[in-house]
Amino acid sequence: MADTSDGPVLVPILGDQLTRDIASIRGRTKDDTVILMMEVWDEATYVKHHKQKIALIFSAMRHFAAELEDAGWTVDYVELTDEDNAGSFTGEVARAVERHDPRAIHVVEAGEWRVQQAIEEWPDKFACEVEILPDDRYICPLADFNEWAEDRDTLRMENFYREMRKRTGILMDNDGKPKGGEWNYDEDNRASPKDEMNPPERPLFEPDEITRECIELVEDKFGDHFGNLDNFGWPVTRDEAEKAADAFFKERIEKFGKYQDAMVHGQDDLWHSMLSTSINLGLLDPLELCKRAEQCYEDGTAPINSVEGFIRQLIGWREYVRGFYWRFMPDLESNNALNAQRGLPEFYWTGETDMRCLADSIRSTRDNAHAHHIQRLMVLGNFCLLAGINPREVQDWYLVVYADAYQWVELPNVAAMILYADGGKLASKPYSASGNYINKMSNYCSDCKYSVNKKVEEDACPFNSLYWYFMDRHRDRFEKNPRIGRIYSNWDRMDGDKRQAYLDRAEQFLDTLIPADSSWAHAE
Ligand code: FAD
Ligand code: DLZ
Ligand code: SF4
Repeated sequence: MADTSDGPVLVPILGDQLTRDIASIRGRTKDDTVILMMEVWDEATYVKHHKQKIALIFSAMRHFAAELEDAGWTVDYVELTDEDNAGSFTGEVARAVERHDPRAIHVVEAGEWRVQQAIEEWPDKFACEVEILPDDRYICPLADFNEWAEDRDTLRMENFYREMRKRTGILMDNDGKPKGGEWNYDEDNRASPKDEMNPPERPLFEPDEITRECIELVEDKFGDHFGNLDNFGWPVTRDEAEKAADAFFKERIEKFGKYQDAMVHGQDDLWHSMLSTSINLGLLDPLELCKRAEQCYEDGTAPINSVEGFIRQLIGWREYVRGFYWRFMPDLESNNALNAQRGLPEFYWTGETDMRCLADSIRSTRDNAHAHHIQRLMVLGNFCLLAGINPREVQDWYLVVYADAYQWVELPNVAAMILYADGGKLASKPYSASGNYINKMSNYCSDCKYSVNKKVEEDACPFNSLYWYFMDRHRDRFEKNPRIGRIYSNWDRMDGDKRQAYLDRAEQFLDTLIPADSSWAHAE
């Protein structure tokens, strides 16, 4: 639409775009630009986010706005409690257009489908020119992902990851071969935890006045949301995020690889980086982090299995799930290939279960707005898969409870990786496991009320019977799967009574589950 204004360019910066290097700010001049940042009710309430997540995002937004202002930018910052808050991004942009009469709006595409749909309506809604710029903080542009995916029957992260290694040159020798000789050291990422495990503590950042105000705001307006704020120590500025990264590269990357899949009761961080919140907000650049990891290998301060494992998560999994999300949205949200219909158990919100692995993972989730990958995948996720929990309820839960949760990264991990709801587009087999796996990778089972070595008795680990209940239920689908199909010969070797006892025990256990009230995830 033609516009005659000679006003400034309006640059809306969304809550997960907190870097001066974002495409809509980069290259702009300060005297010709108004940066708009908006705390809006729609974003804070489309699910009832963990309290720490809202406090983190608002505090990081406010700090970033202050940083921009200090650097001489004009920032129009709308607080949630501003009297005229319009409640939505589009409503706030409309109000800002009234205030500033911009000649154009430059916005970087949203991370999430819901928000991007709204942004795509702006060219028709506003009289000025609207330019929607690609988000080049990601290493793989969406067009390149689609080109890579186009001719393939199956998408596999490993193939994508190798392409990304070649494209970035990260951890590559000059002759085009992977450094260390192998592409993937996954098998060296699975050491069982040992008694003497003693990981260094990660830095926690004392809330400053801005963060304290955000915490108060959250207690006041979102007091009934899941989680507690007592342990809030997330980095909220680039400086703090860099300190957190420094601590990881100095103290924890060495053992990151070895214990990547380990779980220890009460030890929430282990050797993980705890950087996902900062990366997703835009406070840290993933490619820079990969280069720093590679430098640790070059310097001899971290072994190849740690460095490769860390880099694989960032240029492999993170980029892969983002491409996957945009390729398969909006269908991905409603996929339910395994026809899972059971309600999410209430204990996912209360933590009240005798299953020690689940109770500890939920406790960490509630107290820290965080659980590490293998808890999310092989404890919390595995249970939902085996018990046949409805994907929509599981998606809501994961989106609510983690401080790093944005739908573009949460949904592929939940719908496709843990629940196989996409029918196997993302993963070649379901991540289903009995109690044996959890016992091997953790110290949970030794003090659990259930016995991991028992199969069908009342005090037998529920994962054991649920595992066969799941495999039996989906035999038609998985029997011919080369990666998992041979498990059925074990099932068939058991006598009929034993098989029936497994199925009965699973059903008896499932009957004890109390479904959660939907008000945990959504306002009434
Ligand atoms: P580290 O173990 O130190 O890993 C380094 C980085 O790699 C992470 O910071 C993250 O940026 C990236 N990464 C690792 N695994 C993945 C993955 N599977 N997908 C994408 N990036 C990955 N991560 C999120 O950022 N947001 C989510 O909403 C989210 N939901 C998840 C849901 C499920 C069911 C599962 C199985 C995983 C999910 N993850 C999500 C991925 C992963 O669990 C977290 O990124 C990780 O636990 C964050 O902690 P960390 O920074 O210490 O990670
Ligand atoms: C998650 C979130 C919340 C709780 N609140 C806001 C907000 O008030 N303003 C904002 O800009 N962003 C918020 N976010 C993050 C957005 O949901 C995020 O910007 C989208 O994921 C973009 O797609
Ligand atoms: Fe979890 Fe089963 Fe081990 Fe208990 S026995 S901690 S329920 S795996």
